[in-house]
This record gives sequence, C-alpha cells and structure tokens, in this order.
Amino acid sequence: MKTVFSAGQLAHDPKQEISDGMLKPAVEIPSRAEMVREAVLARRLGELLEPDDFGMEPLARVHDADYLAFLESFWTRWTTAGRSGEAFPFVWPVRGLNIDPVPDHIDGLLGRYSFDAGTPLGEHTFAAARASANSALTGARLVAGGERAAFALCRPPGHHAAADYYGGYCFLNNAAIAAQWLRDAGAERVAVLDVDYHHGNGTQSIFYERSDVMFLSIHADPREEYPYFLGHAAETGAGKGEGFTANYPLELGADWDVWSQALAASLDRIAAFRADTLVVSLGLDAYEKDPISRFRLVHEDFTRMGAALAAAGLPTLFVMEGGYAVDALGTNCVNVLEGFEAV
Ligand code: OKP
Ligand code: ZN
Repeated sequence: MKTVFSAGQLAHDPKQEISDGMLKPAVEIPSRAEMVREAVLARRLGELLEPDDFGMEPLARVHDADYLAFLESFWTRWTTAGRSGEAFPFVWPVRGLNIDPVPDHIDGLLGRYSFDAGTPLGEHTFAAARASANSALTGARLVAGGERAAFALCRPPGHHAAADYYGGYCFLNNAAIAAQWLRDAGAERVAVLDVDYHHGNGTQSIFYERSDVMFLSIHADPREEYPYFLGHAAETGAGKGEGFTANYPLELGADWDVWSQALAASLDRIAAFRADTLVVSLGLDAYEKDPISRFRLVHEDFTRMGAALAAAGLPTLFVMEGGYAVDALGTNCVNVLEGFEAV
C-alpha cells in the first residue's frame, strides 16, 4: 500500500497545550508523524509519495469560506495585535450569545472559529494543515484511481474540525475533505469509519444531514471523555441524513472483546448502506499505553482491526488521526495496514 506524506506537515510544532485545565507540554507533535514514517519504511509497507497541491477548492467543499479566511489571515492578525508564539482562544459564543456579526478583534475571532482551548494555533499551522489535507486528497485520488487501499499519513489530524471551527488538535478535516472529494470524483456512497479513541465530532457534524456519506464512530463515551458534547448513541443523523450516522460509545477500559463487537456492528451497517468506498479515520489512541486515553487495545489488536476492515471488501483510504504513545505509534499504525493487506 502506498503512503502519502509531506515534510511540510511537520511545520506545525506546538510547544504547549491547555489540557485538563492546565498548561502542559503539547502531545500532538511532529515526531508522531516521523515515527509512523519510519515504521512504514522499515517494514516496507510500500512506496512513500509526496502529496500534490489540490489548492483551496476541495477544502472549501467542506469548510466555510470565512473560516478558511480566518485560518489564512490568523498570523498577520495575531502579530499585528502585538502577540507572538502560540495562540489560545478563551471566550466562545455559547448559548444565547451571537455568532453574528463576526468580531473584528483577534480574541473574538479565535473564539468564533474554535471549540476548545486545547489546540495551539501558530505561525505555520495553516500551512501544515493544508499539507496534511493534501496528503488525504492524494490518497483519495489513488483509491479513486483503482488502488485497493492507500494510507494518508495525516498530521495535524482532522476529525474534530467542523465546517467552521477548529479544536482537538484539528484544523482541516482531512477525512471529510477526502470523502467529499471521492463523492465529487464519482463515488456514490462513502462510509467514514472513525476508530480514534475520541469521537469524531467534526466529521459527524459535517455530514449529519446527508445520506450520501455515512459516518460511524467507535469511541470513549462522551459522558466521561473529550469531546464531551457529541458522540452519544442517540445521535443518528437528521433530516435526509437520519439513519446515516452511527455512534458506538464504549466505557473507559474497553478491550478488544468489547471494541471488536462495535467494529463488527459498524461493518454490518456499512454493508447495509452498500458503501462503494471506505474512509477510515485511523486514530491509534485506543492503545492500552496511550498517555491521554483509556482503552486497552494491544499491538496484535491493531493487526486484527486491519484484517476486519479488509473483510468489508471496499476500496479503502486510511487517514491518520490521533495516537500519542509516540514510541508505539509506528508499530500500531503499520499493524493495521499490514493486517489489512494480509486479507
Ligand atoms: C485529539 B484526537 C482530556 C484532554 C483532552 C484533547 C484531546 C484531543 C484528541 N484529558 N485533550 O482525537 O486524538
Ligand atoms: Zn483521539
């Protein structure tokens, strides 16, 4: 299987984040991607390709124009305001507050276009996020062109980013951008299966009212885990999208026994949907030793996961999401991809 990755994705290099209400060392760091890249090469998964630049248009199919303009202009506005280093939002337009008119001040804009304070935004963030989205798009093009599968080594990740806000270390929703591109390239029904430990709230909200892209997610119960405000089993889609979202929230501590049942249920739903293309939001943070997560998958479970995904028999694009046990990330990620290829 081919892997798509650009060194440009490393330019987003945050030093600190706000986590659990405290300032801590950032965990979504460039070495994550470098470790996976090394494992892909060491285990000879396949060719490593640079992404092509798809420009702004495929991003604008998923994200609002004013949100993209905000990301583009952020650094100029931030430095013009006399600020430096990494930016964090601290005020949001929640219940009863107005999102219109959009504020002029950078602190208002940061709150308008984000949903958490845990996601550092810096000088090179947008460039790196664009490179990451281009890796997803290049992978999508490989799959549309007839490859059985492709691996987009995306980082920064994407699944928490919605049409008009960032958060959860995510700025551009790589999986959603790829899924939309696949639709535009002729796929009729795309399933996005999110196996990251955290619910993919951004992807869900982007496709919530659509019946052409099904979103399914296996994740820690939002009653107990980030992102807290989306990802319950009762969320099944709305309007034309009713029945085209499926959530499998699991208790903290879930192991392969529990996790694999949700996977089997998801794959049944994907088969009933008669998806013609599968996009996997491939988080590796369900791993037992992930420093910020509390599931209990072991190395071999990731191989099993890949094999189960292959059994769906669909052209498959893997888009990397989270996973913070940096030393184990390459092993777990390539285990999924090799497990897939072995079937
Ligand atoms: C991004 B991805 C909870 C801290 C939560 C944000 C987590 C973002 C995860 N103790 N911090 O889905 O891996
Ligand atoms: Zn995650």
